[in-house]
Amino acid sequence: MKPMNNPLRWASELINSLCKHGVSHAVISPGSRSTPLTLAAAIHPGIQNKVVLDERSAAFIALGIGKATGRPAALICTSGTAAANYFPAIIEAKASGVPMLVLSADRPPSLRNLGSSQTIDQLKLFGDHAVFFHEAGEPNMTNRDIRRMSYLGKQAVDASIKKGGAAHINLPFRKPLEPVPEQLQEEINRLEKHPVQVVPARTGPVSSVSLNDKAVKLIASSKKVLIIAGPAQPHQALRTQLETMAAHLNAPVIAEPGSGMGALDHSINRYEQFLRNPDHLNQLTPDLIIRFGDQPFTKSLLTALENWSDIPVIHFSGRDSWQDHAMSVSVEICMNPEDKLNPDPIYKPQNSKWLQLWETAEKDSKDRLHRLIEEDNILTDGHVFEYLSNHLSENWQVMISNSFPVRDMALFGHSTPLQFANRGAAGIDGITSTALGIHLAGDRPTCCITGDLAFLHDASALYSLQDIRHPFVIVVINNGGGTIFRMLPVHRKKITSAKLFETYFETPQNVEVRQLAKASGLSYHRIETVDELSQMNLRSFSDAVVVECRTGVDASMNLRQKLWNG
Ligand SMILES: Cc1ncc(C[n+]2csc(CCOP(=O)(O)OP(=O)(O)O)c2C)c(N)n1
Ligand SMILES: [Mg+2]
Repeated sequence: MKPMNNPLRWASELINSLCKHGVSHAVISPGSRSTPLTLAAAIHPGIQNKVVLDERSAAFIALGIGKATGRPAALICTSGTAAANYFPAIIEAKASGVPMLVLSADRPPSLRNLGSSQTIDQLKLFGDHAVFFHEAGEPNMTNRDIRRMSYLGKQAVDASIKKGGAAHINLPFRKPLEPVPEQLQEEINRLEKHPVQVVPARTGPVSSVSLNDKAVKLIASSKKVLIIAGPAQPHQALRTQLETMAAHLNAPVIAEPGSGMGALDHSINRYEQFLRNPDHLNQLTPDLIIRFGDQPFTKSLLTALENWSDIPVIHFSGRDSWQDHAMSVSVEICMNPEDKLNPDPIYKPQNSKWLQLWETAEKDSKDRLHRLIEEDNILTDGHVFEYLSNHLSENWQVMISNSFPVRDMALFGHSTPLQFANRGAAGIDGITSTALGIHLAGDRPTCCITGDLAFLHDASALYSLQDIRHPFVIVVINNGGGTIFRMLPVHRKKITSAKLFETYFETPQNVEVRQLAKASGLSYHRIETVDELSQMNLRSFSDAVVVECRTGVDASMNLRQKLWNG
């Protein structure tokens, strides 16, 4: 007798396997074709579900979960355009090496290419931006087919982690999509009877990594080593490796926001101020650069690495991806998160003069920053960043938007271990949603620092902020549009008129942030002065809140200019 069709059993086998291999979150968007997948996730005791209407926001929430945990969250959606809304987050996932799973429900082949409703070609929908694709086929209840579903869960989790990006599984279902009541109960019983033993995909013995001969020789012949950390995901675990190296070499360390690095003995935080100065750049030329993580993005480091492109670079990377804008990497060392760097064979350079040069530049710039911040009585973007970086203690997770925010964190603040940014494709989309994903997975207070345009771009995230545990503070830097465009030649009056620039580039918006927050049931605070900022008590927030900081755009630009030219 032919086994009875049971799409729930089919979907549940997959979800159970995902859970077994370390998936603990699903982000589900409502739809009909995805019924078996949705129910399978809903009844699974090991999966925490978040229901999100807008698939674009859902995918960025999954991105945030992947960033915070190093394990993929499963996205579940219906057929048609739903999955296409995942695209921006899928691009970011691959570009920054974050695991993610996409389970798109589909019509069966017999309904495709006939003009049937909500039916599009979903095969390899994301092209090379997904790191794995599998067409699961229609449910089939033979033992071998069921085992294949289980194996598929392992494959997808493994690929998303090892290759760093979204694994896409397309799952066609034919009607009836719902289980009969006995099938639902049977599945619930089965899950209860066989609780999942989680076997995280990445396991293995901790290996001790020694540097290769070329790297050891380079270090042995260097007296002026500089360590630079670009963006990285926490699960890439480069932090311990950098700390080992920094302690051993006694070298200055520059860590960008989002690198995951905390304060170290020789941390240099004010590089955006003094490294733009050609005299400093010259005086502080290293004879070896040791880089960790992805391509740095701050202007000072981009310029420095270009200028120093004939100086050898050893690059420790947490993933297999070219991250070398200056094309200057001489030795590439790709490390697994479990690897421990063995510094024993490394010669320890002794050059306190080198360190002093950096520490003097750091101190002078720090004093100058404090002086300029104190002098200014108009609230600037800089005041907000200086305040937040001094008041967000290290147990806060901090998501920082692209455009000026991530650069301002470098200019006015510093790197902390739980800072995140979407630096892969550097979009201003999905910022609040990414922060929400980080919040859901990290289970601790979270602050999302975002620009006014980035905030509006992801406004649909706001209605997913109900029932939040721990404070979730969205700080909106409302400086009247995309002020980073003021850095472009197009801002110069000789090229465009002020009107053209404002209408087509800066695009200030008239949306009332307060009303937007209120419409989603969120608390709202407005900060307009330096005094109001200094009175803000982050500890007083207990759930989701929007803090709008109305800053002076001209004063903010002036302050930046003074610091860059200092
Ligand atoms: C998805 C996406 N669309 C457009 C851009 C181009 N872009 C870069 S910065 C920016 C303006 C951002 O404005 P805001 O968030 O207010 O930050 P500010 O420039 O004021 O710091 C835009 C539109 C982008 N990076 N990503
Ligand atoms: Mg802005």
